[in-house]
Amino acid sequence: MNKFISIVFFILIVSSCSNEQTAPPNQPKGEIIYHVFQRSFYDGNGDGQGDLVGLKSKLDYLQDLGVTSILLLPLYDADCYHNYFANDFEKIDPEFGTMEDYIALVKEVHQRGMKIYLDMETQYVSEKHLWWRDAVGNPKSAYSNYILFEDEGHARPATIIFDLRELNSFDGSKIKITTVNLKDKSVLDYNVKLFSYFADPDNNGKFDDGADGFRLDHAMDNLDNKPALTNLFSTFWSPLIERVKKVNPQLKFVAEQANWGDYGFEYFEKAGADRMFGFGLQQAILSFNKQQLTNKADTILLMTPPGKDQIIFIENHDLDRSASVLNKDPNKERVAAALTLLIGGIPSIYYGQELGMTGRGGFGIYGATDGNDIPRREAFEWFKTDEGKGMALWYKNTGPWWDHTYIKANDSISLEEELPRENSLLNFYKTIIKLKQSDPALSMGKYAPAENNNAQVFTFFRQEGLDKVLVAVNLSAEKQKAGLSPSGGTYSPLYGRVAINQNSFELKPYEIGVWSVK
Ligand SMILES: [Ca+2]
Ligand SMILES: [Ca+2]
Ligand SMILES: [Ca+2]
Ligand SMILES: [Ca+2]
Repeated sequence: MNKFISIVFFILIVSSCSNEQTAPPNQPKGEIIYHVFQRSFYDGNGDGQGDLVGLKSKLDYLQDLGVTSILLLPLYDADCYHNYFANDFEKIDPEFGTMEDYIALVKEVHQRGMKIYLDMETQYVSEKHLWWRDAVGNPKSAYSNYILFEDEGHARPATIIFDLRELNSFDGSKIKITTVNLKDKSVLDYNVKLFSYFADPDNNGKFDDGADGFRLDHAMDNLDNKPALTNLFSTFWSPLIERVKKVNPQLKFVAEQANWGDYGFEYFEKAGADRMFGFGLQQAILSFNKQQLTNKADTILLMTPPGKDQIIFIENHDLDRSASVLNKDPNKERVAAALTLLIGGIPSIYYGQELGMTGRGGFGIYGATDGNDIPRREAFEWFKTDEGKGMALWYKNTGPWWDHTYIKANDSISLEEELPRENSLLNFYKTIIKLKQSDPALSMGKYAPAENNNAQVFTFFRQEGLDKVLVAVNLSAEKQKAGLSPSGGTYSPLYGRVAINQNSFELKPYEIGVWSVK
């Protein structure tokens, strides 16, 4: 090849690569979050604990899947395996790594054009936290106002949610916890500094090293109904978000509504949250009930104010695995995945959901211990044998959650088994994500109801500018015929081969169709 041709060839390769990897700014790819319980994801140093180095080494997998953002569980130093209830908010839990590991991960995520969000819960501290160590039994402590007390001598720090004073850890230890006084001005100032630190660790006004946003765990206006902690939307959350956004106005705050039955619209209005979790749609998608889906989608997606967003999900660290809820029915798993990814808002995939990992947990199944939730937080299944390098089996041989582990070898649920299998759930996720990201309406468009005359067929539109797409799913195990109303337009399939003639179409059991509408 002569020099001139090779230069032209080089330019062509470079420009076609950049076209493929970075969508033009007016056509964003559409955000897709990967919610990862990092302790259970990938162990980078062989101690059985998933960690930041391990997560960083698996970014190729996440990009290949098509996700654009990562949401972590809390990273700060804590004794609980889930890392809620901090010993030290400013330090990375040594089991996850160091601040250097955090910054290296964040920079690598950003170099790939991805985003990363941190989970924060600063309403509580453990007995190992400085504020507890200094202030309990010492009314003269500089931190006396930082935590709540029940007595004048400050011998009894306040209870937390459910009037608990301590948590029973899965490993048999007890961890004492108290509630932070979010009404204290110094506590608000501290939180502003803490969040700002993680948004820009070296404080140089450049955010390549910082988180792109935060999840606010268990956010409430009246925290746990404590009389001392009322009106926190206006006195704590809203000023916190406003002040931290002065550091980086692009930061996104998602609040977890404490009441999962709540749509959370008040959090948008009064707490300054950018995003809320669409819990109502989570239940509706798994219900396979058209009426419920229609009601929740019309409420959650249509009533979210402009500039705000909903996170759409079917799994998180507090919920049973969707594959278990759906009795491992592969057709239902696909319908639930398609709805999560295509209905609107910002989809979030909980690690292992894309493999169809199973698990049921919850309060009391193994007694009064946080081990109850381990079945929802098991090691990501990298291998056919469910053993091998990187498997984060930190809870191996620690109790009944291990004796009854949902992880099984050779059961076709693992990355190694699913990657090469063309019709695997993993490859279905990839297909739908690709479809979503190749179409502006599916990526960015608004949800709009689409009526049809069949009680088992759920249909909706997504529209962005002139680009309009119709999605239909058969929620039943029988063949269904449906007629769209009102009529109009021509439909060409983007996914599936079903034709729509004179506004009517037929779907096989649990079949999914996606059409471009002209
Ligand atoms: Ca490790
Ligand atoms: Ca720890
Ligand atoms: Ca910086
Ligand atoms: Ca398996």
